[in-house]
Amino acid sequence: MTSKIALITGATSGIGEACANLFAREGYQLILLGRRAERLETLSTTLATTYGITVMPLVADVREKVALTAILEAIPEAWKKVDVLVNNAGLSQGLDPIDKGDTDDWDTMIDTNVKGLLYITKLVSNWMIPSQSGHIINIGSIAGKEVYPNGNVYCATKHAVDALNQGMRIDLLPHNIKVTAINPGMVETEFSLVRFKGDEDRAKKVYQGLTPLMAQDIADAIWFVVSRPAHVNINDMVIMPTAQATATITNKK
Ligand code: NDP
Ligand code: 8X3
Repeated sequence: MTSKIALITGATSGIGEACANLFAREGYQLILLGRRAERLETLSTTLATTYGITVMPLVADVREKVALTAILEAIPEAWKKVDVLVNNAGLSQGLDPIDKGDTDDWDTMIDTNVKGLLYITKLVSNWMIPSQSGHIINIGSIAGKEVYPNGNVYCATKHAVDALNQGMRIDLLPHNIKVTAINPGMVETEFSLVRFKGDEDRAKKVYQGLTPLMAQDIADAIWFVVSRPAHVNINDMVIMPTAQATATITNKK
């Protein structure tokens, strides 16, 4: 396998899917991970056909440590020479004050956004260490830079990603592995639909009256970061729609 390899988690929609398209266009071989098998298969076939690359779809849940580890460990050795890991799989569930929050939602967010990211990072960083190279991109959020009403646990998970991003950079420094956090504001994806558990009207309202970021905007930023020269690392990037100043202050018309 001669060309570079990227592993993208949460590739079945939104930012992860946009990254998969962009990396495919740039000629990367791709390992794409997500739970929705049909979407993953369709995307993988389309990218392989369109760009003449090889794609390995991995149907996996990042929360399931044992199964996830087994699936990743089982891939052929040649595929473990991962150059870029995009830790993107993540979600918000609910938007309630702390006294009314659903503890199952809290478990889901913590298990996915924090623990899942950690499981993948441990495995893949060990694959990168022998080559003394690699780049880990952690998708944080504006929610990891500030806290907003009812954001409590989601914000906590993204603050954890912010801390882990810094910690990884320190720990992986001796191995020449770059670590970058990309922290978006409002991006129109399936994020709000998932947060509001399928309530389409409520999800749509989030983006009404302003032009939000699109998944492609974030993929473009990730590509900028990944395509810097070997001696340059972008530590941390916060990207907002022009019409959004903070998580809660927007210029809606
Ligand atoms: P989407 O809901 O469109 O995509 C989320 C992706 O994560 C899906 O591919 C989903 O795949 C995957 N995923 C969720 N849970 C799991 C799991 N347990 N195991 C494996 N994959 C999982 O939302 P976005 O593209 O917007 O979200 C991507 C990242 O960006 C998230 O980390 C989110 O927190 C972050 N973010 C989003 C912002 C926004 O406004 N949209 C702003 C800031 C950050 P599947 O369901 O098939 O498993
Ligand atoms: C997603 C952005 O502001 O809804 O991370 O938390 S926000």
